[in-house]
Amino acid sequence: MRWEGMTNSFSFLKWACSASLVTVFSFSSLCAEDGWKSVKTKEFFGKETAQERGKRMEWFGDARFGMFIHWGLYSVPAGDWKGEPVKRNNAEWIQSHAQIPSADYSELIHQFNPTKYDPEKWMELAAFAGMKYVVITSKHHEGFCLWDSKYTDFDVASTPYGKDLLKPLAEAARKNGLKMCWYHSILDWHHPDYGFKKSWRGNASNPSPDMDAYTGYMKNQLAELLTNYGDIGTVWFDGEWEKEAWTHERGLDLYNYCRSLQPNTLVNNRVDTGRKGMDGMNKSAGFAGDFSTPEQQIPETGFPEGVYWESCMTINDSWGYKTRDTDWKSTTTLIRNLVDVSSKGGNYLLNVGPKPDGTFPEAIVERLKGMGEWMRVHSSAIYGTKASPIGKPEFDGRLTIKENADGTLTIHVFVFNKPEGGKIVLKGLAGAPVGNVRSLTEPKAQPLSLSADDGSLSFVIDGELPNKHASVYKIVLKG
Ligand code: FHN
Repeated sequence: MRWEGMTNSFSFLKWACSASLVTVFSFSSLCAEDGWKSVKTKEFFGKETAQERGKRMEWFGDARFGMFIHWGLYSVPAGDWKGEPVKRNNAEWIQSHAQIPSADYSELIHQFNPTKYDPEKWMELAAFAGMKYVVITSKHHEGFCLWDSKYTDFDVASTPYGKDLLKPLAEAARKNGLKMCWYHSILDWHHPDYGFKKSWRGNASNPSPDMDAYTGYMKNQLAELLTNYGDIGTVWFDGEWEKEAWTHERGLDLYNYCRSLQPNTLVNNRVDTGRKGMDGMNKSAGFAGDFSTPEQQIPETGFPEGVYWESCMTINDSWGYKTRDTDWKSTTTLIRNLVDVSSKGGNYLLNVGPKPDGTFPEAIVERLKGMGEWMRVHSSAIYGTKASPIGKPEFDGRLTIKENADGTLTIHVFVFNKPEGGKIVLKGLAGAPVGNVRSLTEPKAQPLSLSADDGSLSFVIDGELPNKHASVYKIVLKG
């Protein structure tokens, strides 16, 4: 058994005496220096003007589409334990779902050896799919770290693979035009000082976990992640929900700490305790976080200008790789999700769960390539757009808008299925049409005539829709 990062030697002595232990422990960093204390944490939350915030959020608001990556020791069992499928979903939760004691679970560290890991290939595919940023689990709830941290030996350096997985990924991401972002779990099932015990957890035998010590450990690791890997687009916290362990005060402090290390990084709302639940929005103002995080769902409507949000979703049903989970969403569903999110002014963070050998499941590769083929023709209707000003149209489709330099407005009309008779009616759009309707899907096609009467715009689509996923038409309005 290894207790890492127990920087608070007093809690160790308290625990050792009370437990009257005879076992010899291998401590990797009993009293690692608390580098986090040297970071001058400034007040950032709520201190910037709307313009400053708008500037900092600009790339995020334009990006619309990112890759989420859930990868860790859980990728090895991939949803099975001792040869049996673990019934519940989310393979990255296997230690909890199968109640695996830390000593047994930690043995997985000797099996993690992604010999086929090729970050360049991963990021080329992400870029081809049209993704503009990548968020990887630097550390998920299991506590295992994908980089060689000074503050624990429960990390990739202790695996047969042995090398930092994050540095080459960050380099490949930037080379392919993506921003590098970190997912980091506040909740930690391995660390002895994380302040919430369950019988199967590593810290179960530590009768007095110390959240100050654990927060120091987490800050030390965030200093590594926000100092040694270049500019980081977002810090995606998770696991903030255990009220016995995490508080609003700690969340506010951690938000300011991250931005003290990188003032321009964006921190999600799961750094604090304001999130209402899986709808991802904050219950009220005053909670830290630059964007909200709906999970496995897309909000029914958009939000006022200046409210930033990102729906994170799986391609099958599990975040971590799960051999038996073949419930793959179709490429059409994935594209329409991206369109739906964009039409409401949000971002789509689409998850990949890599296999333990470092490759992506073939079903995911196929879908990301399909999305890329569609984005190659239609990305201008997604990137840098704003939410539909009239919500969802009456036909089966969506709208996005883009403000043009000449003061005109381009309306992108996404048609999923043609209405009866092919007539597309857009109600409530003010402004005088400029020219006719052009097809983004088939730029060489004859423009379609556009009718405008009593506040409605309409045009008729003859024949089959040119794209089975979503056909896109452009209308330019003046004024
Ligand atoms: O518990 C995690 C889960 O494993 C996964 O990481 C998702 C993705 O955002 N977040 C939490 C569940 O809400």
